[in-house]
Amino acid sequence: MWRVVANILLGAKVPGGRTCCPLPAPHGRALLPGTPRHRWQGAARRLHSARPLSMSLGIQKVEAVDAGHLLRVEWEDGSESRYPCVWLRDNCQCPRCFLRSAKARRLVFKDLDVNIVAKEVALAGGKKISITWPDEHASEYEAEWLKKRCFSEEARAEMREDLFLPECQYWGSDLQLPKIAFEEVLYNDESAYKWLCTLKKVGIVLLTGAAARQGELIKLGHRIGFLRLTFYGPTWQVQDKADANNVAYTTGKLCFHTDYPVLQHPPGVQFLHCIKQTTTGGESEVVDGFHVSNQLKKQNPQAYQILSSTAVDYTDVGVDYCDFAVQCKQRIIDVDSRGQAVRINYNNATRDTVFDVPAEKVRPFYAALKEFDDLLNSSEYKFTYKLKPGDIVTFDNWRVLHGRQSYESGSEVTRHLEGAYADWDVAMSRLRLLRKRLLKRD
Ligand code: OGA
Ligand code: NM2
Ligand code: ZN
Ligand code: ZN
Repeated sequence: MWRVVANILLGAKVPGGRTCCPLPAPHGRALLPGTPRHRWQGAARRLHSARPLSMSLGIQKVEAVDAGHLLRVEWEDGSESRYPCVWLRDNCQCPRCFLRSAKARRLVFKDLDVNIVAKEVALAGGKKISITWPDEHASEYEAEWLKKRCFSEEARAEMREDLFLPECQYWGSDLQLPKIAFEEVLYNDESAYKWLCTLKKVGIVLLTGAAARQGELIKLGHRIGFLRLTFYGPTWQVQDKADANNVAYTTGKLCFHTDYPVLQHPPGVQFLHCIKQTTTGGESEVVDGFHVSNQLKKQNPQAYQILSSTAVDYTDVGVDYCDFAVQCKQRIIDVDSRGQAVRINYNNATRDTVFDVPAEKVRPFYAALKEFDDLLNSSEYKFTYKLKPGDIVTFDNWRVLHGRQSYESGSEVTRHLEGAYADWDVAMSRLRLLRKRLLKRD
């Protein structure tokens, strides 16, 4: 049951086709044709037959098969699981092999015989199996522990994390910007959980009602764990600056970009807190980079191929938190083994003048990038809004490209945002801990 509870908390699809949405309406609506929901749907179907893992299931029988290399476990419900002996020995939970306080393996690989077979196997009350190894080392494994680690195709699919994550929802100009009160996220676990889930699912969430002064993002950093330090400082001030060391620190328009593709591991999450807003421009724009990449793949596979394979040089040299000379090669559309976009690395301002490709590849590359940039800017895909003092926009910097309109400069500061980054590892870690706490699971 807890799986269904988890999905309700997530606002995920539940069997029966209903969408549970714990947040104010907008989220379920952002879906556009082309959303890759096939994986989730498979998972949702499996929910029907899945035995809740919290319910312990006894073992009926255990025997060695495959010349002793495999242990076959028969469960009370008639189903079976097979565990390779090498894996069982590797994962012995005894204090000599496993450090409980760190939940980490002490056994060193050198001491593992990859051809090991069990000398003796016994079943203890249906709840535990014990194994004696040829060197007389003894191991015990709890039924529930084993069940969660079953190697069958279905069991592994059942345990994968993406099952617990809400489906990715693509959006365009029809985005209904998800909004949550900043204070709620700071002090209410359910709200913090909804914030991080929505950030993962939609890629952008507006937090409202923060104070219009510096320091609010530090609090958000503490909420998840910590912020990501970069050469622009722990947090950074987006303002018009004399001798700006970055185009962001001018009054100029910022075309769609992701921040910091010059870093080998660009920040996964970005926070922009509006402290002061101008009346004369400075509107924000966002676009779903995964949605647009999918569209590009459909309409011009060759352009997609070029952008997902060409290593582009980026450079950033200057002084801020300390002096820096950063350089990196990135593909503008980073794809996984299935060719699905997983990270956009695009900032035209820091794209290097050096371009390490043969001359004949240059024009086709520019043509491909033009096509992508045109799509990003087409009215169908981009969403425009204007930050108000106290607003904090939080977004997936690997997925969502952002920009701003130019604004007028003045003798005083006319516009001021404080910005900060976090890593997805940190945000996801907090999301998992909140989920566990809310479901009261270990
Ligand atoms: C940036 C940026 C947006 C804005 O600083 O990288 O994109 O609205 N700023 O000023
Ligand atoms: N700032 C906003 O890639 C970039 O240079 C993005 C980073 C200056 C911290 C801008
Ligand atoms: Zn051991
Ligand atoms: Zn930016």
